[in-house]
Amino acid sequence: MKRDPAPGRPAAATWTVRGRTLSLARPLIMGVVNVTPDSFSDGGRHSTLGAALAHALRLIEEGADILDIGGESTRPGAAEVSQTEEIDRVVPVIAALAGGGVPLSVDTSKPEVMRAALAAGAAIVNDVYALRTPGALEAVATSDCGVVLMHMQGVPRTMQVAPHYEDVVAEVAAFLRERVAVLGAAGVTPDRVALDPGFGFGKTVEHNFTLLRELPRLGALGCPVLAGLSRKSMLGAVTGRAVGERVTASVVGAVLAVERGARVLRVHDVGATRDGLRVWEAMQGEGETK
Ligand code: 9MG
Repeated sequence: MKRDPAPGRPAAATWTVRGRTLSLARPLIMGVVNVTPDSFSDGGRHSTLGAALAHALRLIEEGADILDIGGESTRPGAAEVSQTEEIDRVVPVIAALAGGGVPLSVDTSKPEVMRAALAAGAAIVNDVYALRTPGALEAVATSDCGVVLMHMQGVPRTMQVAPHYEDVVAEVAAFLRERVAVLGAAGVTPDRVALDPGFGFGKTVEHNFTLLRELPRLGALGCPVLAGLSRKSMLGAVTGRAVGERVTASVVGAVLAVERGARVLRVHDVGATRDGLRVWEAMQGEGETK
């Protein structure tokens, strides 16, 4: 018999993106495609269109259910990118991959990039600012795209200087609940929304692990939970490993997140994550279907 990953919690079973209902009966893997020369994970190797497309196709082959395409790094200290430059980076990749069957997400906080990406065929907007940039909410509300609302304390440049919370889980949950209400008032219904605690975004290692431990409390908000732990410094802090050596820790983190109710995993290492999920799924009493 299949067990509820978070007993007693109302885990959202679907996510509606551009009129398409994504089943979350098994956790989905969102593969990261960075089209940025300063990307913290690929050192710029995928900064050209050809390389980004080759990388995207490899992630699909390895089992990605969604691709998250970004043209500006959110790493602390990363160079800011103009709207035009960001569009020039992500839109050709989205246009080339659109219609291929894998839903495409655009990782951006800029309303004009959102609009251009949606026009090119993106199905999801993944915004680390949770649509707080003026114009972002409107850009999404005039589409039927899915949305990822992420929590962040501060801004990327300084967010890791001195993160502080009285109760990190309660504060993150309150922020996300409030954003779901704001989106609802603008006509973006909760079935289109996934919620993300924002691991590493204005949080200490302890804050991050508290959020991971208490993830079911975010699932209780009624939207699917997306977890992005892949290669993050919280994993480096406990393993002592450099960013390129965190695959095992990332897969363990992903499985722990799924065990606590996460239904979408934003990852760099798709094949390894797929293997980890196969083991988790076997434990639920049903083999994987894909
Ligand atoms: C863009 N980006 C980097 N890390 C992320 C995370 O953890 N979640 C989401 N939604 N986006 C992220």
